Amino acid sequence: MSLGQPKDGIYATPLEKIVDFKFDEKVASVFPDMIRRSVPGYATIITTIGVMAERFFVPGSTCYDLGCSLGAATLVMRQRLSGKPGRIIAVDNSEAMIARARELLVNEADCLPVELRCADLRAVPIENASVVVLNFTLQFIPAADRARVIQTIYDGLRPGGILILSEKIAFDDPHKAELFSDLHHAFKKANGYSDLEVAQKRAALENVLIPETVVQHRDRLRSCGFSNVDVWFQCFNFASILAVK
Ligand code: GEK
Repeated sequence: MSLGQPKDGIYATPLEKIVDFKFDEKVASVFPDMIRRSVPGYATIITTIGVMAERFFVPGSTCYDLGCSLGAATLVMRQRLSGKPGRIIAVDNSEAMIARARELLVNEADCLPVELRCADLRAVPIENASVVVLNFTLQFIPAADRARVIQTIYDGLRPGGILILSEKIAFDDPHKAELFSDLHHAFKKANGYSDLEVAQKRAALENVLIPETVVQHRDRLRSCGFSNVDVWFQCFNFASILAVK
């Protein structure tokens, strides 16, 4: 993404009270730097979303990027699918994210048109889809609503269409959970975050980002009807699943 990338220092100084994490203007303004330094494999996942979109896109169909933030996945799909007939619908319920995405994703000739919507993804109908992306978004949806979201996506996909679901993941085995959490902490430190920043961000996300195990995701995807469900990427406690209808 061609952004001068301001550095994320949101949790760099001690805060009197840690409030729940919000995707507001402050976060949107540093988002590319924040996600690159916080999510192991993020750049690889974005590039590979483009590769998978190219493989599964059907001319005349729609790609969805749900919880698009600044539109990194939309941008890569648009590049890989350039010249083909179809469209991308990119949705986020953060006005700050959508306002910035609008500046970054100006429609260009020969590119798949992008329709940006500021909306709750739970209210967005999915129709005639060949590719749906939930890249680190489902984890922010209340657990009780997740099955309905996945079912809506399944129902709106064409046969052979795909859902790419990337998530921070939990582990039943407490040793594994601790190991991968420690390694994630080390990854963030290696990327220049201090212990204070890691600790304050973790507290801010505690009630907001609720991870589930790969087994929970796989069971839900299968019970909604997906036939092939494979983890195609994992680094520590971050994974991405390819689910085919
Ligand atoms: C990327 N996919 O760069 N409806 C719509 N959007 C939502 C909702 C909701 N109910 N809840 C949260 N969001 C992006 C990264 S970030 C992941 C996704 C992260 C949005 C929220 O506003 C935010 O922009 C996004 O989901 C999650 O590939 O920051 O860890």
